[in-house]
Amino acid sequence: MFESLSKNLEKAIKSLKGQGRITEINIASTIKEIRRSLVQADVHYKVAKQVTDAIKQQAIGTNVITSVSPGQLFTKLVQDALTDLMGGLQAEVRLTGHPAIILLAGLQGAGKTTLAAKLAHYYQKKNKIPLLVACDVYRPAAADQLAKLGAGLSISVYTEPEEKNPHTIAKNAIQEAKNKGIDLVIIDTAGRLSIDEKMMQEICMLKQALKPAETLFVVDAMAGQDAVTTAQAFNEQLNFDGVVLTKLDGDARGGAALSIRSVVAKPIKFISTGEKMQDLDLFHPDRMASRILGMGDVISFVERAEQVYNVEQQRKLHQKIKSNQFNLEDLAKQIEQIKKMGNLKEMVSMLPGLGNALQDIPLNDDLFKNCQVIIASMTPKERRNPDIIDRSRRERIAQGSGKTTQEVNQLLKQFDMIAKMMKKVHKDGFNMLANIPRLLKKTR
Ligand SMILES: Nc1nc2c(ncn2[C@@H]2O[C@H](COP(=O)(O)OP(=O)(O)O)[C@@H](O)[C@H]2O)c(=O)[nH]1
Ligand SMILES: [Mg+2]
Repeated sequence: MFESLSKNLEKAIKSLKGQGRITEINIASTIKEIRRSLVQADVHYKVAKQVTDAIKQQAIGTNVITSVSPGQLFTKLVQDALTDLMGGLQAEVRLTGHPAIILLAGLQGAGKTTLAAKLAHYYQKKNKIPLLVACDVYRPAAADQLAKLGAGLSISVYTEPEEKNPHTIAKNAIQEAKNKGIDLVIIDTAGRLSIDEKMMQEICMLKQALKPAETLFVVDAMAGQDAVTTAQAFNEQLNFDGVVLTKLDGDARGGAALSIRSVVAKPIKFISTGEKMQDLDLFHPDRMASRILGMGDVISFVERAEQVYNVEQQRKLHQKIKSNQFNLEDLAKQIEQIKKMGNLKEMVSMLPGLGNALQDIPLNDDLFKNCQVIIASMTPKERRNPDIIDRSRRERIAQGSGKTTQEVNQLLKQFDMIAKMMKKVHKDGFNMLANIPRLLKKTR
């Protein structure tokens, strides 16, 4: 996420390293570089100037604390300035009403339908009973898309293929929700390729009629300043409650995330970082600022991990590691769990320092595919006692999995390292996840 912005900011701040203290003269070029980095990331130049002026004021006004180097101090100042720019505190998502209603708005392709399903999945895990409602009446495929996503998650989807009035569909869906004791209704709507009077009227009418707890404007972060302009246009008419930025896993430069709040005066509430249903996080300005500055976001990482790891599994795993019983069966289970956590590249980038270190490795589920097919070709006995896998067994496993003996050897070597490392860090269950990609790199 925002790789080049991160790199440029880090470079700008690095130039202060070795300076004994902050003076107006020695920060001048750093400030200029920071401003340039922001503008390059598609932040509006006025916003960029505001931010860097604030940083400069702060820097000069800060009494030099001897234990903090100018580089460290500056990192902190930039982090605070970016956090403020993005709204400071995390904005609340208020799900009031019975059922609570979330209405999604945005242009076509922004990611509304995908988001509807992701939100349903997100709140289902928080013990809500969601209902997805297909109100995109212009594209028949849209209702099918939603139905498919809902089926994959075992979440009910309300559709009325014959009905052409989105208000009628929504009203009927809400009635059904009431009858069935459903507590969250998520309404997916139609978007157009560009801002359009009719679309705007329709979505405004829906908002007025349904009085949703949350009206969320969904926008593709890759659109940069255009995303900000579109948000402004929607907000003027619709007065939405919050923004959801999608496709932050793509090559978005950061402009939308950094400027939307200050330009539109509405908070970003969620961010979407991939096509998997898990790739959705609440938006925390401070965590985002920390990621932008290359410091990772361990808290969000742990939150994702907590969604797939339950306490009982954790306890069993720790027990096994402690008693040297971690085996290939466990490794296969771990891989499944990691995959469930979501977009691997995004997950890794949440861990401080790891994102850069793994830049040249294609981080996707394929990375684990070899491991999985090789383990699948082993007998249960072999999986539980990797020590018995001798040369002839290795050859058989290679043949069975369609891999080379070398690849089988490599997997066993990786397993060995992972098992050792896990023993070392077993007190902290999540460190293990953090280290797996690094180990995979080492043994390549
Ligand atoms: N990479 C990536 N793709 C996404 C994300 N959100 C949605 N998409 C994809 O973007 C395309 C359009 O999404 P869709 O939900 O149909 O947009 P809608 O027209 O607003 O309903 C689909 O191919 C989605 O899979 C995201 O966060 N990351
Ligand atoms: Mg759609």
